Amino acid sequence: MNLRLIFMSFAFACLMDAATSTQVVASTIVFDLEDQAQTGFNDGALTSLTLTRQGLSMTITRPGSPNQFDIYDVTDIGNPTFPASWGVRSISPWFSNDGTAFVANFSKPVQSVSIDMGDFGGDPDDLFIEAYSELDATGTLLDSVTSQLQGGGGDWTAATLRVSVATPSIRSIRFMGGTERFETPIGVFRVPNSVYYDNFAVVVPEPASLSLLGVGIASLSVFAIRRRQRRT
Ligand SMILES: [Ca+2]
Ligand SMILES: [Ca+2]
Ligand SMILES: [Ca+2]
Repeated sequence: MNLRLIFMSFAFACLMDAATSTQVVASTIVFDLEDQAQTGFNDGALTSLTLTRQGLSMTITRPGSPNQFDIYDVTDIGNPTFPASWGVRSISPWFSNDGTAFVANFSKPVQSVSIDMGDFGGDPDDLFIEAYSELDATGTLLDSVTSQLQGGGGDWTAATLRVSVATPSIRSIRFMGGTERFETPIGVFRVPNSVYYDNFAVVVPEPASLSLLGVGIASLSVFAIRRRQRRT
């Protein structure tokens, strides 16, 4: 096969690949918090946390009052049912269990977000994530999901919640897990923000197919120029 044929085949393959695949491919960025310093179980050391990975920044806050939270090693509690996938760093809301939800802003529109939410037994926990079109949990509510963790035991319970949209347009999420009313023999507790949060998995678009299309067009252009040069 001569060089021209190889060249044409390459350009054609790139163009066909671009034409037959979707316009974008998705890439999943996971913030597992393992690179963060531990602050404590309920020190209230943080009011804002910005995590950056693969060109995406996620800033977590807890708007309202109280607005503090921590990075904690949940294995310190020493419960053997704690899963390895959580590592040794998670977000702890335990500075205050009041109902100030977390908000996470993204530096660019994303397609989906999932969060692992977990807690030891005892109280049941109602979990939710809401996805919004603008920063700070404003704009249009694009998607929302709820789940629940069973109460009544000492073992670790956890769920992965995911919000997603067809085209990448999520700029922020709001999330929380806990219970408004938890009765025990020693009294009634209100702990609406009382789970740990970890493994934030964010799906972002990557213009891979568009770049393939570009390579295909560029290859054909070079081929056309060379042919023109040969004629003159
Ligand atoms: Ca972790
Ligand atoms: Ca619980
Ligand atoms: Ca709880």
